[in-house]
Amino acid sequence: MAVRVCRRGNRVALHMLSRSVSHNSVSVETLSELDSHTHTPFSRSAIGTFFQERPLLTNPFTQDALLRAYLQRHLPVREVCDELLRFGERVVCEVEALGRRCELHPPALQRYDPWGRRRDRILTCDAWAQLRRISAHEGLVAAGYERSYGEWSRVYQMSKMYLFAPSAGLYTCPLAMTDGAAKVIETLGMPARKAFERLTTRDDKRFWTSGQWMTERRGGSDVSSGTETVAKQQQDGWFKLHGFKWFTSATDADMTLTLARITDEHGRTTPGSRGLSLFLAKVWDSDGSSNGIEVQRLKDKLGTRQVPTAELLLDGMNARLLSEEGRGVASIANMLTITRIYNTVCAVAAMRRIVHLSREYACKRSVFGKLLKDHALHVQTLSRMEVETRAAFLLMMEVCRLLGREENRSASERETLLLRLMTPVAKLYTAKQAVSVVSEGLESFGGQGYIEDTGLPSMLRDAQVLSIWEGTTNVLSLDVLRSIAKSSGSVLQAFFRDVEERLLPAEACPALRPALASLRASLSALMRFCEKAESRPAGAMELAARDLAYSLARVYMGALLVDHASWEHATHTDVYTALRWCDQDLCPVVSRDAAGCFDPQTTAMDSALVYDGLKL
Ligand code: UCC
Repeated sequence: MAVRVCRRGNRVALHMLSRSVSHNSVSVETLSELDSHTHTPFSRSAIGTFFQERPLLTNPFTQDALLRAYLQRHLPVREVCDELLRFGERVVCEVEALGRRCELHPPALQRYDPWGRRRDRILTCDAWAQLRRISAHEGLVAAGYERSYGEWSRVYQMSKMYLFAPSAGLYTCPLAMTDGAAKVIETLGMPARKAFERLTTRDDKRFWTSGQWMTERRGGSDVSSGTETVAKQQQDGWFKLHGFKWFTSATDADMTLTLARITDEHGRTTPGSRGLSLFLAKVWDSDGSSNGIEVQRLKDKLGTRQVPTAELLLDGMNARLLSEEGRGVASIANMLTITRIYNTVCAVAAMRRIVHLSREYACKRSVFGKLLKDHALHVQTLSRMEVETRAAFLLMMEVCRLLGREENRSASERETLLLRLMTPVAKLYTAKQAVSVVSEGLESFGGQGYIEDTGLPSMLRDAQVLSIWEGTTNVLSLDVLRSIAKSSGSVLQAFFRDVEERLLPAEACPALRPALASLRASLSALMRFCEKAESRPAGAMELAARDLAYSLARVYMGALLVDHASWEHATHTDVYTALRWCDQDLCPVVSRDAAGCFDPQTTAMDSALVYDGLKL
């Protein structure tokens, strides 16, 4: 008995032992039943013979039904399809391993050389350098400026970025800022043409990446009053910058855009936004030494460990003025638009990747006698993740489409307004969705989702940054209010008209009626809420800002899903997605308003609740 138990491994052995204790014998039937499950005798009883197959990554383009359908509908160009197919293969065969190596070999700071000289070198691994070369060759930034597909160029570029992002070890971070810097230079009328050419080249030997140094110790959100860096003009017209940048991402970049306050002849500066100007500086000189910069330390972050992020002392950094004096924030806002769109692309790509892996795993993981894919509750969970991902995907593509049209000078006034409104909405909403969907996705692997060397936990860590950098959820909600105020409500009018028009074709599709009804009811309620905005007590709109942004996101995503499902080649799954999306509360700002959440006295109650029990 003891010998047989040993041959069958731990779980069986314990089972047998408990039977033998309770019955003092083991029936013959039980032993032969066990034999029938054990084809190979255990040679190493502690390990056993079962090993779970891991989830496999396969070509993310061929696996993505919605991406392919979207392109078939809007950009049905054979060359684009072939290119994405080829690139999807490269992502699986090459980029995936490089991204993983960047996670395992994070950057390091070499502050001194062996002989004690201050060096401040940021050392990154070979894989990071290889991702840079691939990014240049593949034109991941360049494609946005070559404009080979006219107004669809951004859709094309971001489709590639979307395939690249979840494998690329956060190389999307320097690319986002590089693209943003190119956008700023182009918008300002090419004051730095040579830098622009380097940022947008496909030649990896000439390719430059850019940083975006905005955050100082006093503030990453409140840039206008938090920026202490000063710029002193030199005789040759250049400036020397002195200050402390608290959070600079991808600090190994070749150049950077940064904000500083120009001093007058008495050393005085202008406070607030009006005192800030935008500068361009090279980060490293040709011999590898820094341009008047001391790297204080690299940040120890929850995620994005692949990316060097540093605290920098600017001690006379040579820089040239890029914007008009005092127009720094307005000028760098163009960069923020681009990096917020990248953030959206990376968020949706992270969702798509985890859904892709989860559903693949469900086809090979067997529990309780059948594959996970045959457990209805498990599939329902994956289906909910898929609905979130599809809604987010269409919003992402719409913002990219609007950007492409604006850059191609084919955007209508309404589209320009929508781009301004929906950029922060898309960024804030998809970032939250990504954290939630990736977290749910980890759970779909059970305990393995929590095991570091599966590569899965880093996906959650990296998703968490998406709602923090480039403006937190609340800062972006306030940016939504800023866009409404600055346009005197025109962005909202554009929104309402656009949604109404998108819903019209769905009237011919009976299956979509429940979604249509829900969207129309939400849209009317949202309009009524916005009409009353001016008569609300002071502070009420600030309290409503996050729920308003969520409502704009959900209604717009619903309209895009319905629009997609009314397309002549739409499938049943497209209709089903629209129905499921519209099941939820599409307009939380209205339901919360009805519950009194924005009444002035709630602030006192919120405060009492939050600080209940705090001893100071
Ligand atoms: O740097 C960071 C990490 C880098 C890593 C990047 C990687 C990205 C990778 C993504 C994918 C993987 S994190 C830095 C995070 N910090 C922020 O994002 C800043 C957050 N704060 C804001 O966004 C604020 O709202 C500010 C700084 C923009 C607000 O400043 P002000 O001075 O209070 O703003 P004002 O006075 O309202 O606006 C000044 C001007 C106005 O134009 P004018 O003067 O013509 O009226 C505004 O209309 O700027 C204009 N403006 C905008 N324009 C302000 N915001 C915008 C906007 N979003 N779009 C267009």
